[in-house]
Amino acid sequence: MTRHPMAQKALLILALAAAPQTGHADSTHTNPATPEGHAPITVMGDHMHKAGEFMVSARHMSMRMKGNIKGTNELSDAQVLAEPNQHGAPMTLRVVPQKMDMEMTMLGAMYAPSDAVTLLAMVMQIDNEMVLQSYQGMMGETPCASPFLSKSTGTGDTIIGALFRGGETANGQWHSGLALSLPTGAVDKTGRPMVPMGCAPAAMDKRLPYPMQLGSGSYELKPSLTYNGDWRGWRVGGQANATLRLDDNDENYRLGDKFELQGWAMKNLTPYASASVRLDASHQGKLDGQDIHITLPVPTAQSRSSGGTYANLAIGINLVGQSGVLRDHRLALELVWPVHQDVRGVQMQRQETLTLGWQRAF
Ligand SMILES: [Cu+2]
Repeated sequence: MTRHPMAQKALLILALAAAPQTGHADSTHTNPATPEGHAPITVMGDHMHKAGEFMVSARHMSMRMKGNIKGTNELSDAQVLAEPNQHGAPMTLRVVPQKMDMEMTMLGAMYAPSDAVTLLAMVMQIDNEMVLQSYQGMMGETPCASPFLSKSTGTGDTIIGALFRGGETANGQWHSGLALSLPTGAVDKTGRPMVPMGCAPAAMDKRLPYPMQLGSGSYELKPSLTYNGDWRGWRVGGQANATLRLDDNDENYRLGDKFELQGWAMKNLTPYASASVRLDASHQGKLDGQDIHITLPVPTAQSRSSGGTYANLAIGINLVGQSGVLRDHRLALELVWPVHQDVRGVQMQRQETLTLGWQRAF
């Protein structure tokens, strides 16, 4: 965690934001919001709003990947190079991803036309950066002198949807959600990889592998069911959600459907701060179809290398200003570690993800 420059910066911001607010409740207003009133910042559609309220939010998610796994096993570069290349020539892979950084900035808005319904919308900007090593020779036995960098950047997919108030339980309440993801993110990004033969940059732009594309290219339906409640002094919640790809994209494939279950518990530390722990488990199906322009001898360009089962453990902090100019400003941080990953084919291994978010309700 301390190795992570974003984490250090984020903790500093949180400390500054929290410092001036201790014990200044403003009795002339209605009760200020509680920090645990919202779920950990990575959870989407976790809360509803009262009639007439609206909220704006900004999140920055920073995800790291390093090395390669097949199923649950880490692979060396030599093991990756021995994998078959579905594009035929050469027969085995020649390019091995070393690490990848994915930076995602999400801007969101929520508005409640009534107590029963909260509308939401979200746009995102994505920056991907991957470092790869090419190998030349008959069997790919000779590494090129230096790795090369591959980048893609631009708008991601756009989400619009609504949350619907459900029922009350003895200690909490639940709501459902339905969102539509519009394919505004590109699926035809290109770059100039270093070709294994001769270790030189490609003469022409090539279509980048699937994980470097910015969207799914498909219209997606995103249903969800969320519970928030109180349990023995903890604020607890759970959510089931899915991402269902409704059509093949313009490049003749669709990513696998995704299903996720998660649960969290939050403990109030002070009137303005709460700490959280969260567990999630998800499954993504296999990619269906193939983009015939994605042909590099690299694991990420093999359509069989898609989907998997994942579990993550996360810890987080939620802060909400109680008075003065900081009142009702929320600032939150969540750090996520993979505890289980079992992938189809050969894929990059996920490392930690850090999400920093700001929210303000009016
Ligand atoms: Cu909100």
